[in-house]
Amino acid sequence: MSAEAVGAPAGDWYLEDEPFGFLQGLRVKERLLKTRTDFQVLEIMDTDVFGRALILDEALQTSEWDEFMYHEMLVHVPMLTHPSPQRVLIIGGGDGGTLRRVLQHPQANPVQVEIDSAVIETCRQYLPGISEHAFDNPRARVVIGDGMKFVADNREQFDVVIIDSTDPIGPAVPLFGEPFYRSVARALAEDGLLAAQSSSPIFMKDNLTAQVAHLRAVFPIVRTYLGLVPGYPGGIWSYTIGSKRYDPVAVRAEDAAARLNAAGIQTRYYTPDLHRAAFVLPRFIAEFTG
Ligand code: AG3
Repeated sequence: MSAEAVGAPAGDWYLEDEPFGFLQGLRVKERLLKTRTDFQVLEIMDTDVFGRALILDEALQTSEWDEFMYHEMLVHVPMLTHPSPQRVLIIGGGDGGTLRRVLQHPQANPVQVEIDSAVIETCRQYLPGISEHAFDNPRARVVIGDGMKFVADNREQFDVVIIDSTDPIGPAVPLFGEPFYRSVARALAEDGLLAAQSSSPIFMKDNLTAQVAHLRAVFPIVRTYLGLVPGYPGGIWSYTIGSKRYDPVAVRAEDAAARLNAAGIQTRYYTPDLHRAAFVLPRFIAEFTG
């Protein structure tokens, strides 16, 4: 959408026109790249507030400024819920922010399956601070391919599966459905758990409600938690864990703190107290996530 069309102030604005009828704008310093990959339209822009940002199919995915808020919550909450997550599978997450946080856990040997190699290559070049060389880490294995197919064909058992996808629109829709969650459950060990980004609890309530229902059909423990991500519409984002045995709400702050300390993990958003607090939901959100 052009800035003139909505009468935005002077200057170059990246306007994100959400399908649910909400417009947000970031003032752009420089448009660095716009390309059509085999799967999507990929853009990199340098912005005033967020620094460099990755945009896929006109939806902001992550930025230098707020990536830690999203990635720390998507990763450390499930990783510290499982007592010893060694075999970790990441679906999506081509910017590398998730992989980098998983690798901070010394026992983890992650496999990442990303469908679009162009996202990885572009982010390594334009947003190196997000992955911080995670893709070069010998403990990480990166597979370029379809995450659904990988999970369906997989013969390994994982402790933790992290789904770092785009919105539940277009090609990503199956990643939010019950058949996929069943297939993930089969790929998980008997005490395994899954964590997925689960949309805006403000604007995408129907998506989140459906996702929670699909997870409930498969996992005995399903819990939604919230975090701030100012670059995403509404500024508050949700994540949902489906777990076979461990309850993320039962994690003791002392235990999480001890593990972070032992591993020397420095965080800027996640704290052991916040881990618990993130599951305390405003009433109107608890009403539809149960
Ligand atoms: N994945 C979730 C992005 C959702 C953004 N939605 C939007 N802008 N409408 C982020 C991937 C980061 N690794």
